[in-house]
Amino acid sequence: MIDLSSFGTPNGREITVCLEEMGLPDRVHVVDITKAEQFAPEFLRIAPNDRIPAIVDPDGAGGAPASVFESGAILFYRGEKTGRFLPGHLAGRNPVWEWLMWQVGGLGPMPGQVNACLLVQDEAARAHPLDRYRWERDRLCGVLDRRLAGREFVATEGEPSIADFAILGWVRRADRRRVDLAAQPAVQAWYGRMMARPAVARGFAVRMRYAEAA
Ligand SMILES: N[C@@H](CCC(=O)N[C@@H](CS)C(=O)NCC(=O)O)C(=O)O
Repeated sequence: MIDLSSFGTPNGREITVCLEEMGLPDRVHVVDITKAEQFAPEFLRIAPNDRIPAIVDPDGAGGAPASVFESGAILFYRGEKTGRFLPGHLAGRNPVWEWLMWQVGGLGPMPGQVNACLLVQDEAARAHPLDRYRWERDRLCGVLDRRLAGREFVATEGEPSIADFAILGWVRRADRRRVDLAAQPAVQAWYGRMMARPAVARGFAVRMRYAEAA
């Protein structure tokens, strides 16, 4: 049983989707980042960057419990451990590294900044950062659309990889993020394929807030 400390945000969803796809049982501990729970000493012990998600695997290396923080590191850890959704050979694995790093450094922080700017009520104050981050987010979405044209999955053939799990949460609810998915037909088709997977639906249904539905 893996202990997952997380919240119902795109970074949190990457891990519930991954664990469901791998068929791994987990116990979810809600870390409500709107109530500053990410700064609680017991969470900081496993997540020194005070950001969700983090896991504790009771059966880590050598059989001892192991904690992992950073969504990309957690996905790789699970991929390494299970041998699933991560090709075993370098030629297959390299694109997974590339697209996972691309997500962690880009299609995560950039839409995250757009969302933060949209919360600012003062339109004049937010205009410059909003333009800047929105331009970069839209550029990244264009990169993804070109990558997915004629492909089933982002980095692999035949079945998705952990890179698809990492990206998915950031494409979900595009309308709320004021992204027109219809303008990115390859992303839209990929998103439909991914969301039709029963394990993905289960991953998004895991409750990660105290009171509301996921
Ligand atoms: N690079 C980190 C980013 C994690 C991250 O930004 N998590 C957000 C929620 S999506 C968070 O914990 N925010 C808390 C805060 O801003 O204080 C990862 O990929 O795990």
